[in-house]
Amino acid sequence: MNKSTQLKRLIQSPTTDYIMEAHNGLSAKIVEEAGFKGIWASGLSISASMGVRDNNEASWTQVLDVLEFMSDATKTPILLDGDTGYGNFNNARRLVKKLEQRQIAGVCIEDKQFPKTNSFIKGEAQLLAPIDEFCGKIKAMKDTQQDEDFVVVARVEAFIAGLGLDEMLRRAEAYRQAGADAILAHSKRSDITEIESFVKEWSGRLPIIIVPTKYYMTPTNRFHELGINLVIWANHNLRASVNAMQNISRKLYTQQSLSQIEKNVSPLEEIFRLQNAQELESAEEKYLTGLPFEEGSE
Ligand code: SPV
Ligand code: MG
Repeated sequence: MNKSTQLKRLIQSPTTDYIMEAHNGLSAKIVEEAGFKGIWASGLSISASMGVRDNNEASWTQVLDVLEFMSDATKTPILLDGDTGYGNFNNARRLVKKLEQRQIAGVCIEDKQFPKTNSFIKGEAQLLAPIDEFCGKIKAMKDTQQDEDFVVVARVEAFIAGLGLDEMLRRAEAYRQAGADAILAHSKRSDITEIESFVKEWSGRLPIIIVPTKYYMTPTNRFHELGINLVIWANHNLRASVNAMQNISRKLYTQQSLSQIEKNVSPLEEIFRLQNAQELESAEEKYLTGLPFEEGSE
């Protein structure tokens, strides 16, 4: 089954499924090996790992380059956090074309203005996109996709912007009618009340995706009870690795010795395994023939 079909089924299945953030080829592979059935290519994590802000400072083609490595390293479907689509409908539909060429399974766009800012930074100061304009963007993306299962998720930022449930519902319904495959309902509250209110009124018109970064104390059982289709663990590989890298850098800076370090880092063999070094050795045996003999060899 191709990657888009896998992602579409994951989102449409009535069970609550989970996907995990990755931000490069290596982390994508790690997510896949952990058993996740989908990978969230997080805008926050990709930009942070490049050392820039989550404000479209990395160009969309730089993001595409990262995605290409992620897609090559894995078989698991990738859902791109496509921010606002990097411009108007025309930029967004060209993005779809380029994503499909790289076997990216789907893209999520949010109803903010380009250049975007992360939803957890002054969310209420962020201007949302006009509804009609965002609907045109969704339509253009859906009309462009070649694979009928390529997924376009509409992320509604009305709660983030402090506009409340009515605006949330108005926007989600408009995006549904424009052709979105699922609604990502985002909230920056530390409890799930906003999401609950939306889910109840929405009553299953399209699958719902959530990102519980801020309401991390909500038991996952509650997501199941509400019938949430997909949950995104949105940035936890980035945050785990920042923590690990800060610790190891500080320790090495002060200790100036590897003796207490080696046992705390992945063995080199594990890195080679993740890179699939073995495959190259086998390929060399098969293909690397006819090299000049070294003197003294047979
Ligand atoms: C991301 O992972 O970049 C997201 C989710 O968009 S959030 O940071 O929660 O807005
Ligand atoms: Mg993002």
